[in-house]
Amino acid sequence: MSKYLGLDFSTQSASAVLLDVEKGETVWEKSFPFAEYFPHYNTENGILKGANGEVLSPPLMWTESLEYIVEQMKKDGVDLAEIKAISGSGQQHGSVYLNNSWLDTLANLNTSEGLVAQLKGVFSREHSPIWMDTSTSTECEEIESAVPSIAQLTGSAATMRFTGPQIRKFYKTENEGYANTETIHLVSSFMASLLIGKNAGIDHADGSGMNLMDLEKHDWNGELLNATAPELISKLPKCVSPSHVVGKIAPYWVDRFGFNSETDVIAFSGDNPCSLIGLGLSNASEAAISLGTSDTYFGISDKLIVSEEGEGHVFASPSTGYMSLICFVNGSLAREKVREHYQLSWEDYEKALAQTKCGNNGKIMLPYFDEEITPASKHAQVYRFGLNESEAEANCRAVLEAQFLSMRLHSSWMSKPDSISITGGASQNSSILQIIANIFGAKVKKLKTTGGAGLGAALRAYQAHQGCEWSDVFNDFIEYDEKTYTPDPLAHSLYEDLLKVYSACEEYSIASGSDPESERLGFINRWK
Ligand code: XUL
Repeated sequence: MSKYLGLDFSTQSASAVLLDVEKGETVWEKSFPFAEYFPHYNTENGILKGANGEVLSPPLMWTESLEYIVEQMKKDGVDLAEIKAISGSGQQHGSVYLNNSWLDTLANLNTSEGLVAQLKGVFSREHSPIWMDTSTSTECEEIESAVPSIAQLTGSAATMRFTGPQIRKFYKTENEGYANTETIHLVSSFMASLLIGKNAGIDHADGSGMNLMDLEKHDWNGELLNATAPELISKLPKCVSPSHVVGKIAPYWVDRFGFNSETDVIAFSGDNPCSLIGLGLSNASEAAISLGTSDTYFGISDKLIVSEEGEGHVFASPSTGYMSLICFVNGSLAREKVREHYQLSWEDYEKALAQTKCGNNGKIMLPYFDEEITPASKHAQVYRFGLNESEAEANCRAVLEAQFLSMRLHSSWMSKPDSISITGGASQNSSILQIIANIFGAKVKKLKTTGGAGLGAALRAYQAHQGCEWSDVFNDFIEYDEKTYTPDPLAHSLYEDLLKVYSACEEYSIASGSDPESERLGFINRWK
């Protein structure tokens, strides 16, 4: 029996996916929201809000959730001895601070007592800053001015939620706490350490979200470490490949729960790198789009290419080369706002789209219903060009064309994909899929499986343990709808033309570019 376990410690819940690769099936899958299952940590959906933009989570809660998952699997009759390898996913950027009792305690866990009771004294910082934290703008400026090439070096400009600026703030504001810290882990490497009973390395993919790693060399960068906090190198685990076996499962888990002592633990990684795998991406000609509250564009590239505008983030990819991640805040949020405004069902929305044509006769919307990060727009404001708010059908088309023209525009520093996989709620809507195919000039496939970081982690364990091709791994566990959407060549050329007008509208609205009206009228004339 070959079973592989993927664990996922996300912001709101802990979950697990167990795969039986002989059967090609998921045999156990459960999710445990932190607020519901671990209410004694008093979090609001897994988080604690501090002052001045601080957002934190208790690492002891994550610890407890790991043991709880294992107990539930056992209770449900899962034979844990059949698990060949385990990997995991953690929300990115969050950091865990451990004192000088950590390694000893971890190496000598007593099987007759639970993890929480034994580990509650090992933290040098009770709460971990997480990715939602926006309290480090000063530290970002300090690091960026010490190392101006940070974006080219690490794949991201100094970013408030990234680990380096968070560590710097801890060092500056809680000097003693920093001095008492012997080890700093990411959420991912911390959880893996709990399983192996010693420090697990930080994998290159999650390590890329720290503003500390040289992305090309896949190792800590001395200049950035110095600009962040003193003696940081001695506190960080080493960087390891995402497929690295960080260790065998520790005796605590074997004796207490019946795991096999030969079970390999593969480096844990960040949730986005794991999702990339859960979306079936391993090839530079492919991309994926997740249509959620926010929309996310995932790309792969063989070469290290970083956006000159500082857009999106580049991480080492857990499959091949590098991955890009670009987040658009106004995803379903904007689509739903338009649908609700005109009081339409999704069926009516499709009918409205059918009454309009590709390019919307040059009627353009910039749909920043909420503050946008790509492109950076600090004000929640909807801009309309040649488009009146009273035109229901044209507004329905305008919001969708805007979203995917924007995605095409702001991902153009990446290689252009031949094929795009789509997941998330709005992928049910076939008109949206056709618009994406026409705008990108790429074949669009809809994922049947919901993907997810937990599945990605389990697939990473499978691939690393068996050393097989990613395509073999994906064949068994990633399914697509039979229907695919191919671009219409004429519609694609129209959108290539509209892209320039769209870009001019953006420049005009948020970057004081010149009035795009004559370009817009030119487009209308060309495509009458
Ligand atoms: C990515 C990011 C979030 C977290 C939590 O940069 O901050 O996606 O990984 O999901």
